[in-house]
Amino acid sequence: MIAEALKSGDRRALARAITLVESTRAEDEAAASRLFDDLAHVAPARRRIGISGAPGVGKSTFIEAFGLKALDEGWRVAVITIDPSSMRSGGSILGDRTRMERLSRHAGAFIRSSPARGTLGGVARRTRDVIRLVEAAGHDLVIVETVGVGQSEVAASAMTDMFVVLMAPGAGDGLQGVKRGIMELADLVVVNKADGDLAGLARHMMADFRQALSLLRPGRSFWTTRVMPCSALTGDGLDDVRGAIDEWFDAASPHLGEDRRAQAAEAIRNEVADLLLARLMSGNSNSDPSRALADDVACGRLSLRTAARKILDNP
Ligand SMILES: Nc1nc2c(ncn2[C@@H]2O[C@H](COP(=O)(O)OP(=O)(O)O)[C@@H](O)[C@H]2O)c(=O)[nH]1
Ligand SMILES: [Mg+2]
Repeated sequence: MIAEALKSGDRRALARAITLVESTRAEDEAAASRLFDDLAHVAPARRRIGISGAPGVGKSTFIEAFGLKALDEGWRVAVITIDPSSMRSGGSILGDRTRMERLSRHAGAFIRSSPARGTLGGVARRTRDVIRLVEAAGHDLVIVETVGVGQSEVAASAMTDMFVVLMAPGAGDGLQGVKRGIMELADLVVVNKADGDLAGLARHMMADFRQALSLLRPGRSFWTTRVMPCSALTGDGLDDVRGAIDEWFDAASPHLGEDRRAQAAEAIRNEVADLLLARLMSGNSNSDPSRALADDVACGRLSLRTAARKILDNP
């Protein structure tokens, strides 16, 4: 029933479905599983884009401007935010909703913050589920926004097609603060706030990034990472960024199916590992088999690998 309402684009049904998949109650988990079975033949989104950047670089401003243009072109846009700081503090940043106000009011757009609690693995799994739900509701452009600190951008890039990194002069800590890992994930580096007094600084920043990128091995056979300026505030450069994103998807189209299969395989492996661990550790803490072997491993009588094998072979 909820699946039909969801597929018809009913926003309340979408919100209800998301609440269901985020619930940890056993009966909700069973209902969520049935729901995903009912959604088995829903086509995935045409585009999934990960957008990452340090707090204050202008992600929300950029996503609103970009999202509104995409809506004009007929896309149905969903924005899902993963915020590691809200995972720790147990609350999401309300400011984002108000900053993406025009987008959130638009009938063709849907904005959702990631569940506030849980491990990164758990949040990543539920974010995947939420992506599936927004796709079922007809959103064909899915943006996964993540704050460029910690591991969440790796998780975001594992569930999106294209990965965009936002930088800005005066926000974050410039090239020094950018982890090599993030640069390696980037298909596109957008230097935002390339306006007014900051324009000169933005040009320097772009030269620095191009230099840094030239030292990295290209991550894709079909694409070389680009560095582009833009002002999410004035809209300058936004059309060029959209053009580059279109070009990326054109170039990627023969590879997209295989990339998504590889991502799915990785997600299945993670899910199996989680389920296996949960099964081994289920019951009371006395039944946790790692407890029984911990002493031997701590004292060096048993190797870690042998202990793990013992448990797997004889759970
Ligand atoms: N000058 C300038 N300011 C911007 C631009 N984009 C965002 N800002 C400002 O930067 C601040 C942080 O923007 P926000 O979108 O909330 O950043 P987020 O934390 O990455 O989501 C806000 O005060 C914005 O108005 C831009 O292109 N140029
Ligand atoms: Mg924001």
